[in-house]
Amino acid sequence: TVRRAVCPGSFDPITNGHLDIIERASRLYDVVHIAVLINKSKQGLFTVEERIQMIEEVSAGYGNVVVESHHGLLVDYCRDRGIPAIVKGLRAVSDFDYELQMAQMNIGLSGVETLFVPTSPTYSFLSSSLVKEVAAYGGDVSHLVPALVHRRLVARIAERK
Ligand code: COD
Repeated sequence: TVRRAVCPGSFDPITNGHLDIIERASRLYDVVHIAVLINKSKQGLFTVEERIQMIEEVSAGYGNVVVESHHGLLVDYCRDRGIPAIVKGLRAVSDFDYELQMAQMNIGLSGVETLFVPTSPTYSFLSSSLVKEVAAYGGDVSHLVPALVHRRLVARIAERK
């Protein structure tokens, strides 16, 4: 049987921190699904289609990553595809409370397990929102996101000005 896991998130845009978790998950599972969750109340810098395209381009080399969007509950995405495990990165204790709450809710809703991977120390401070904020004020974030994401980020910020 094919062993599957999902790495869920907003990925607006994907960072080196996300990619580190995806790469490590791709070594542990046969197929890793990246689920880009659609949050109607959050207007992103990138459209869901743009985020998916960037993730596909930067994860193609792993060979076992599937990228999809999903509207609704993560556990429903998992049920529809026979995915028994959610893989999440844990950056710091500040992530822990909320991640524990979601993990407990998700297992209670549907029996889906959550596995936490400790973030690489190099990326423990990294989030999509900080990357966007620093880039918007002209700071250099080229070491924090893949090169093609950096190009699109700089271009998108220039368009918005
Ligand atoms: N290092 C390691 N891991 C990282 C880093 C980093 N620097 N940055 C992010 N990550 C990992 C974390 O595990 C994080 O959870 C994940 O990547 C995604 O990060 P983001 O910022 O792109 O996404 P979030 O935090 O907005 O994602 C939240 C979800 C979309 C997963 C959550 O809201 C959800 O499951 N929504 C679907 C609706 C649902 O089922 N709700 C009920 C939940 S109980």
